[in-house]
Amino acid sequence: MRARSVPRRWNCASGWGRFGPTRGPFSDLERGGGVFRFLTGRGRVGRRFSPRFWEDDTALGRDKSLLLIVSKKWHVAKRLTQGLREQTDIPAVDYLFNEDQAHLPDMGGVENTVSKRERHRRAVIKLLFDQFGTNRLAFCLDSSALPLIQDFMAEKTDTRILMIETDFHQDYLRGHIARVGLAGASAQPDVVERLLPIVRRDLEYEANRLRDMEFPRFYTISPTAAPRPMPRHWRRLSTSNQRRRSRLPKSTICSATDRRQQMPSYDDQNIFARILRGEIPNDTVVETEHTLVFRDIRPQAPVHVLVIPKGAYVSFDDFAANASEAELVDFMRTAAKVSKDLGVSLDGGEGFRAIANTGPHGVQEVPHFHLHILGGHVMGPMLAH
Ligand code: DGP
Repeated sequence: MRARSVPRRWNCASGWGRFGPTRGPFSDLERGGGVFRFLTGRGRVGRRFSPRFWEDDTALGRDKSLLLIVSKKWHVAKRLTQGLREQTDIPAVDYLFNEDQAHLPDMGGVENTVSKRERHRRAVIKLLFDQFGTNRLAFCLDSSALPLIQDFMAEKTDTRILMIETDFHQDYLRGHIARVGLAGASAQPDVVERLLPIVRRDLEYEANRLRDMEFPRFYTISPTAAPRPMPRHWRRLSTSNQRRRSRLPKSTICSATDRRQQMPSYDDQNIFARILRGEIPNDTVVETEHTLVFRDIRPQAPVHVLVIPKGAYVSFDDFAANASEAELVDFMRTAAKVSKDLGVSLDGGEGFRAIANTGPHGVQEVPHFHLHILGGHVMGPMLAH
């Protein structure tokens, strides 16, 4: 009768030794430790035998601070990271889990593709901390990236979320539908129109889902919410803004008066302040001593211009309360003259609509007082229903 075979322990030394010489490239194989190192010492999972150094899944560390900027509108969040890069010492990268180009430094290969970055997210973030030589890092995430956000929030790191809420105008939704490939260029317009409410609901659902997670350090910037105290990090940013404001050229932005204290503070990085400083081009229609008129970048009517004071006024009521008489008169006269010159005043034209969106309920997008002048066709009901 044959004896039952009992598995024997593999003896590397004697085992490999039997197959090969003790010299040459495989001489190491005769010792167990060498074999183990050879098999596991290098390589990519799947193709090689062991993880690369960045594939070790280790925690980020309690001494680190992560600022997650979550926004569906990438250009909006990227404006914030650009501001952080320019005005603070907090390193800020863009949508590193969505876009190839995200202002990442050279990190030796792990940053090459978006999927690699997502797979090795901790290692990427750790490398970024190392590369920037900092304990703080800001980066952008799309609001659909809930699993990623949850993952980062589960870290022992000091992680905060800043969610930038945005309105989803129809034009944005149409662009989104095209960008994500829901409807191609050849799609019938009525197909796109039918998709609009569905996509809007999806995007709103995404944002609500994130809000409902009730993360501990969750902050929002919203076009409609009343102002709330800012987290420390962002407050520091606005302090540096105030410092910069004091260096603004007097000829373009006037200094604030004492009464201004009752008004929300003026953000000198708003788009119209930058237009006034000549940092951003504009299609100027008229310029006077105190007033600038230029065409709106997103015209809503055949004639659509914006009349703005050159002084630093946040809103209609700020301007009314704090502007000098010269500024007030110049503003009104310039607005009237421009409407005549553009052929929409009652003196030669068919009339126009003047709108000054003010504050959250007025859905004011740019916090520098401006008057929209719209005309060239019948403007329809005063408010969209
Ligand atoms: P409101 O929602 O009232 O704050 O309107 C802001 C308007 O400003 C909006 O119609 C678009 C316009 N706008 C925003 N950015 C720019 C820009 O860079 N250039 C010009 N010309 N207009 C802009």
